[in-house]
Amino acid sequence: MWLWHERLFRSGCTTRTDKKMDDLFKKIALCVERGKVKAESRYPPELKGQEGADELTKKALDQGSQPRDILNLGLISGMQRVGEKFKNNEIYLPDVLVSAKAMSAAMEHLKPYFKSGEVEHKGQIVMGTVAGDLHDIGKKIVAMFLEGSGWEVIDCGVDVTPQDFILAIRKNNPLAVGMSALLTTTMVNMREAVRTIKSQFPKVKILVGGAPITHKFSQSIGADMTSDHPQEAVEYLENSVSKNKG
Ligand code: B12
Repeated sequence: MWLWHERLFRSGCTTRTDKKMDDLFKKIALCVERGKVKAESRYPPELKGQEGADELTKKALDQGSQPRDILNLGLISGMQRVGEKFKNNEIYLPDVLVSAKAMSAAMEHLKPYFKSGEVEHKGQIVMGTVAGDLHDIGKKIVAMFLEGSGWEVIDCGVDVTPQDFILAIRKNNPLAVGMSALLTTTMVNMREAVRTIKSQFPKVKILVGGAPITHKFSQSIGADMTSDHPQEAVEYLENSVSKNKG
């Protein structure tokens, strides 16, 4: 966690935090890791009666923690542990589901902070997780960052087919499309979605992301950018898309 903190601090994605806040972030990370949603949740038995990700996230906000720090040092850090344990067969699918539930409950508190106060949006972005893929936590985080920077996000949800993307583009006329894929088996569907969109809307920029997506893969399928950090998606849109508007 400390290396992760230092990396985020150096990249400007988080602030220096004090010991009390760090302890709270560690507790939030543990709640995501163990799938402790709320104080009243019976699962996991060893955390019975203790506050969950829901209450602790609210507490961290009330105590003045930065929403981005709670997200990076608490929630994402906890979910990374879940990923490692799932990979090593230390936990199973139902455990991952309760972790996702804890993460989503906490994210509800953070959402308003990422929503922009600006009245006029910078433009629209259509977002979705590609066909066959039901993972949506990363996509929702990217959407929160974009909304927080003044973009209007049209979220098409999960399991979005190339045709669904096309319909959403026709309906909304966005400047860019953001796609997420978490499975190596659904990365191929990302290729098809990019090809279909570019053939009909060559000017629409396509941003892709998700744990297995590399720069090399992104380039090979004709996407315009990829990053594993949502802030870089925001910067890309600021630098390339909004300047070329109109
Ligand atoms: C949570 C989770 C689930 C939850 C999803 C809940 C939800 N609502 O999303 C549930 C339990 C449903 C699930 C199901 C499955 N899962 Co799963 N899951 C995970 C887990 C543990 C965490 C994913 C996550 O949310 N990470 C946290 C977020 C914040 O990270 P992220 O999505 O990568 O997003 C960040 C960046 O990538 C980037 N980003 C993301 N999208 C975008 C988009 C753009 C435009 C940009 C710029 C950036 C960007 O920004 C985000 C923030 O930093 C991963 C392990 C892992 N390490 O990824 C496995 C993992 C992805 N799952 C896996 C598997 C195998 C499955 C199942 C097939 C299991 C099964 N046997 O049924 C099913 C598939 C269901 C389906 N059809 O999609 C494997 C995939 C392996 C592979 N080679 O493909 C993984 C890697 C676990 C593993 N190590 O084996 N899973």
